[in-house]
Amino acid sequence: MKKAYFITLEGGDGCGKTTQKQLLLDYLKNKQIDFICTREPGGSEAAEEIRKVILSGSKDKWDSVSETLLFFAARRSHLVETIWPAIRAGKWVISDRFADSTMAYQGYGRADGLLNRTDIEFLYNLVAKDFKPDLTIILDMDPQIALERVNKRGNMDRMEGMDLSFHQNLRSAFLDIAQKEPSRCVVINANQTPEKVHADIVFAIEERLTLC
Ligand code: Z5A
Repeated sequence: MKKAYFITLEGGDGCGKTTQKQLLLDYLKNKQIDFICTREPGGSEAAEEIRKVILSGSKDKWDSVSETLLFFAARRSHLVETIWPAIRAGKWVISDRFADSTMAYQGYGRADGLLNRTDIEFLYNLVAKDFKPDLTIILDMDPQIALERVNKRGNMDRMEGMDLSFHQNLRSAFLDIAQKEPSRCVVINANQTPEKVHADIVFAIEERLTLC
């Protein structure tokens, strides 16, 4: 059986993941690749329920420990119910966010001193063992411009309500993650037209993965 890949799209708020996910799905359909498309938090029935709890309410609703545990509870369900069965069935899995978001948002971004990156790595090992994405696309851009996009669109959620320095820390966090794992992560300039960003993503996929 052909290898089924797990690809994740990561980056700060408003960097264009949802837009790029759609373009990527059209590309995979054209290539006649069997895939599922999913997201975090969410991606299974139980995880979608947790998503509602996490993303609604005031920005101080959870401290970083509670928030991280909720993300990992959702992730475990997402892996068991959705991601692993799809991979076993030979389908590629495209996920809008995955564990790098926890490392960036809760590990680097939430500076309340209650948990550190080692705690997050420990939780990752507990829920996912040695399973990792085959390719992680990190969409990188100035957070100020990305947040202007989100503002224009409306419907800011709890995380998007954090201040600019939080979003600047996030950007550095994703770049740091990419630097630590260059064989898994590729950083793409998201401050270009959607078509150009898509072309860069396709280039990364064709360069790093075997399509047939
Ligand atoms: N979170 C966390 O803290 N820890 C975790 O472990 C996980 C997640 C898994 C999920 O919310 C939140 O949970 C997220 C991280 C946190 N924080 N927030 N907020 P979400 O999934 O609802 O939100 P998001 O992931 O940040 O997505 P988003 O805000 O919808 O943005 P996006 O998907 O990256 O961008 P988009 O919707 O494709 O584009 C935004 C706007 O820009 C839209 O109007 C587009 O038409 C426009 N756009 C897109 N691309 C372009 C280009 N190239 N040029 C110009 N305009 C563009």
